[in-house]
Amino acid sequence: MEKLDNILLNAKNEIDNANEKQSLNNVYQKYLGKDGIVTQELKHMKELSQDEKKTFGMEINRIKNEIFMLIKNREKDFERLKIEKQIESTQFVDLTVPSRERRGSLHPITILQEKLIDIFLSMGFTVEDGNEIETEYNNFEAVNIPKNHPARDMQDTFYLENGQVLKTHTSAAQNRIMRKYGAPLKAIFPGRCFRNEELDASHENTFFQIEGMMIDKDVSVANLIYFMKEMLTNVFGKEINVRLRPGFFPFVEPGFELDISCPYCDGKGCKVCKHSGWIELCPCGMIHPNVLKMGGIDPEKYQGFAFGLGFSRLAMMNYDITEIRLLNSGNIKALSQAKIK
Ligand code: FA5
Repeated sequence: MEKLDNILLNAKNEIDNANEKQSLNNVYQKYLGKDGIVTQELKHMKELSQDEKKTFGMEINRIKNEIFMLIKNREKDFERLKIEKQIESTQFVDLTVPSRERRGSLHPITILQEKLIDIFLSMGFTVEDGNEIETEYNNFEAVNIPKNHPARDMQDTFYLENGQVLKTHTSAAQNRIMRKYGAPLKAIFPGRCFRNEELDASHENTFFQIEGMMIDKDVSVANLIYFMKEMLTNVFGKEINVRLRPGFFPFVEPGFELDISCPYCDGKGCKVCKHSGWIELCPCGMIHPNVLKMGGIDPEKYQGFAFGLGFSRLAMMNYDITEIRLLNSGNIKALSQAKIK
């Protein structure tokens, strides 16, 4: 037994002193190899009595396992030391240093939305949120488009299995906002809209609108024209003329299509305005008395205007983007060519 203890002690020393793989391998062969010291001792077992065999067997197995484990642990030490050395010799990398590549920027839609919000905030409007998933009631009935009304066909709608819809226009939030604040009221609510459209360069299935509503005593078309001119002059950075043509939307009466004098040729005629000097921009009108009533506002006391500006198309115009689908594409290369002013 004493001999076995000494074998273990010597093996331990030699393992500790081994400082590379080859010398450790030599220690392994010396003790646990085919002709190794421990293996030789095991061979002597057959010369022992039954009782001695039992105690000696247990002890030699313990020593054999311990030497094996010590060698394995020392091997792991070598791996760890190797990695530590590599780390020490590698140059320090500071992951917080900004890349020399092009930095990210806000999306053209976000930039324009923030600009529009700033303009309306400065004119005393509040900014509200709309839901992307809406009830059929808010999207249609509450804006005077009853079930089976032909005006529903104007907006090819995505219906969900639970009967709700992906909002087809920002007007879907009108009722909720009227009920929340009552009159007087001045609010804008930008948001994403969805329609099952045939896609082309100016039609997307997912696009952005910004809705505006002003409700007060004695609000008229003059107020509508004033705020639209102010907003457009700020967006384009120059005086913009507007004109109204009749337009039908069940939630306004009278309803209009608002055109702007072409900001690119100042109304002289160019490719963008198809040589007419005018660009169709934004449907609007005086809020229909039924819509006010459904919003809990007395149309005998209050009037209001509303507009629904499609600002995906305004962004295209403003940033010289000729294909609407680029806006939702995530194509950074193409988007980075947008001429952000
Ligand atoms: C409406 O959505 C009305 N809710 C707007 C309104 C609000 C009128 C308040 C009166 C009072 P319209 O369907 O025309 O109207 O859409 C308004 C704008 O959204 C369009 O002028 C256009 O700029 C944009 N738009 C509509 N469909 C698409 C589309 N598929 N892709 C990109 N832009 C679109």
